[in-house]
Amino acid sequence: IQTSDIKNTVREIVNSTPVLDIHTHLFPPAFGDLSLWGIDQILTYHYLVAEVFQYPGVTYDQFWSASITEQADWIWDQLFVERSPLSEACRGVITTLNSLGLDAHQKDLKSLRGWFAEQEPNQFLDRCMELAGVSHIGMTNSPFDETERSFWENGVEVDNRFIAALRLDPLLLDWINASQQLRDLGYDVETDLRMLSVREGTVNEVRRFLNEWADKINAKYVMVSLPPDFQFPSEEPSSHLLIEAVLPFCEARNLPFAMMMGVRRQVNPQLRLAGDGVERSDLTPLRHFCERHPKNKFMVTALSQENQQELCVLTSKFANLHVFGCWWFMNTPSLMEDMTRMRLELLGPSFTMQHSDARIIDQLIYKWKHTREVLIKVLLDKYADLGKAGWTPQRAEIERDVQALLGGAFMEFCRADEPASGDDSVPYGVRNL
Ligand code: HDL
Ligand code: ZN
Repeated sequence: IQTSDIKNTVREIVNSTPVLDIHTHLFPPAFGDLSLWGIDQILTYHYLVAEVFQYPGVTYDQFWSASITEQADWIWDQLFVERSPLSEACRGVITTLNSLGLDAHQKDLKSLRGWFAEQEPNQFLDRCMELAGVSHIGMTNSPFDETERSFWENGVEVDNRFIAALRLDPLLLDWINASQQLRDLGYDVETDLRMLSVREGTVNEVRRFLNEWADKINAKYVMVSLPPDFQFPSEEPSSHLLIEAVLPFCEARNLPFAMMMGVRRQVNPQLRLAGDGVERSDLTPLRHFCERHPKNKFMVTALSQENQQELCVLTSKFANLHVFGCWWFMNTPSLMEDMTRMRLELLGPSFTMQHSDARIIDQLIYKWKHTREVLIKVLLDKYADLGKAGWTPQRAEIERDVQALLGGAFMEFCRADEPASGDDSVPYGVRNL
C-alpha cells in the first residue's frame, strides 16, 4: 500500500471489522427487565450517577427515591445543559444519540423519550449491534443472581450472537453466603473448608454446580473480579475452591479463567453501583496462577493504570495468559491510547484490545465508536514507525492485525488445544511447532 493511502485503508478496515465484545452486562430482550436499553437507562448509567453527585443540589436519599425519569432529568440538566458533556461517559451519550440520528444538542428529553418509546426491543438490539459493528456479545452470567437464574431455569432462548460467561464473584469472594445459596439450590456443601476430609465432599459438589451451570448457559469462559489485595494461594476458602474445584473444572473443559483485578468495592456505598473504586493490585497472585497451573488458561484485565506495564510483561512470560480490555476507569481515550500503544509495543497484536462492559444495549454504539477512533490513531502510528523501518503492511496484513485485536486473538486463545503429547511439562497454549 502506498504510504499516502494507508490512512484511508486503516480507517476503512478498523471501521468495518466486526467485533467480538468479550465482556458486557447485556442480555437479549428475552431476559425481560434484565435487558436494558433507551434514553433513561443511558442517562442513569452508574458512571453518570457518580459524575452528577460531584455537584450539589440533591441528596442521595432524594435521588434514590426519585423515579428513573426524574433521575434522568436531573442528570441531563446538570451534565448536559448546565455544563458541557466533556467526560467520556457524557460524550458517549452524545455519540450514541447522534449515531441513532437524534440531534443530541436538542435539550428536549421529552421528544427523545417519545422516539425511544416507538422502538421495538429486538429490532433496536439489531440496529445497535449494526451501528457498533459488534458480531458477538459476551454476557455476565451469575447463577447467584436469582432474577437471572429463574430465566435459565425456565428455559430462555439465547441467540448465538450472545456468548455466556460464568461469573463466580460470590463463590470466590463471599463463600459464607454463596455456600448457603448452594445448599438452597440442592448442592451438599459445607461452609467450613479447613478440614481436608470435609472439603472433599464440598469440592465435588462445587464441581457439580460448575458443570451443571456451564452446560446450562453454554459458558465460553469463567470470570471473577478481584480486590487489589487478593492473595493466591492463601488459607482463604477462595484458594481451596480455586485449586481443588474451579481450576480443574476450567482445565477439563478448556475454559479460560478470566480475572478482573483491582476493584475496591463500595468505597462509597451511598452511590450503590456507582460506589466502587480502584486501587493498584498486587499481581503476585497472577504470577502464581500462571506458574503453578500451566495447563489452565488465564485472561486478565487490570483496573489501575499503575498495573498496566507489569501486566503486559507478565503476559509476555506466560503463553497461558491473555490480556484484554481497557476496563471501566481505564476506558477513556487518553488511557486507552496509552495502554494500547504500550501493549502493541511490548506484545505485538496478541491481545484483545477492548471489551465494552456495556450495561445498556445503546452503549455498544459509543463504546465501540470511541474504541475504533483510538485504534486507528495507534495503528497508524505503529505502521508509520514500521514504515520508517522499511516495512509497509499489505491490506490483508492490516485486516489480519485488526481482526486479532478485536476478538481474533481471544478466539485463538480459547481454541489453543491441549499439547498433543499430553506431556505435563509442556505448558498450555504452546502449540506443537
Ligand atoms: O465487575 C465488573 O464486571 C465491572 O465491570 C462492574 O460491573 C462495573 O460496575 C462496571 O460496569 N464497569 O464498567
Ligand atoms: Zn463488567
